[in-house]
Amino acid sequence: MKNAKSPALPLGLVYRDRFLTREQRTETLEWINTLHPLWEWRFSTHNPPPEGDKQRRLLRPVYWLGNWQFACLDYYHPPEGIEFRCVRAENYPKFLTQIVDRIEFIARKEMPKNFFPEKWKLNTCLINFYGSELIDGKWVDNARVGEHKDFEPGPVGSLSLGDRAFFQFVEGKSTLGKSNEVLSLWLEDSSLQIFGGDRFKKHTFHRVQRVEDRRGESLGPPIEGFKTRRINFTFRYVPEEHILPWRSLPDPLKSDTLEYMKQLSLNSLYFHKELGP
Ligand SMILES: O=C(O)CCC(=O)C(=O)O
Repeated sequence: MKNAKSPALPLGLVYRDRFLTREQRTETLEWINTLHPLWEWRFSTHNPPPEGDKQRRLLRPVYWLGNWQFACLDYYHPPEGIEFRCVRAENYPKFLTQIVDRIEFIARKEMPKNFFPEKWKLNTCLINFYGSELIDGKWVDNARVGEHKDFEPGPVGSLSLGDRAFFQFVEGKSTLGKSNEVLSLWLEDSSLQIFGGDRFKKHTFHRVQRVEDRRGESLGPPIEGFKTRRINFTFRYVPEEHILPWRSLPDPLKSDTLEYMKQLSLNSLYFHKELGP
């Protein structure tokens, strides 16, 4: 296992401990407290669970900036899954734009040119709230993400706040007695991770195995039945032509996401306008 602070990370992986200053951390957390995250369902009326799968709520509440990739629209997945996946969403607040500019600068400095698609810009942000869910009167630890790839082209930037997370790149399936782990690192509070290139975007999956429960810090806005102890921002690039206003979705997809839009519009002027009269 590589230590997160090791300077010798392979090409395509960047890690900066204490990337956020104390002031930036405070500002970010204050702003996060103004959000009203959604706790989405994976499937919908027009996108029912495939055979062998069942309807479920995501393990955690989320908020998206730049574009919202509703889980029931199946996320952005080029080359086939690009249409009607990304719904235009709020822009980054000013303080966050400055942070993202710095992440883009570091990515371009540390990674070769061929890792970047033309027009690459971290214009999309998924904010994940990790913690425990109250189920039948008991707190259940949901702070993890199973192995997956981020299909948005180019490097992905990831900011972590709160309890540290054990993050792994893996390949294939793990079999008895043989680990599929390629590289593991702890993502500390206020750290930045950037991963790019085929090795970390195409040839491996990534996952969050667990999140420590040590800081005792209460993070994020109140979410009914949920206690947040880590917040992660992943910044990605979606070509602008694939980001559409909600109103231009086909009717079935509009109806599948209408309740989410209504929920968002209760607290966001932006979504209120996007929803229309
Ligand atoms: O929380 C993290 O560090 C990773 C999140 C992630 O893998 C994702 O949002 O796709």
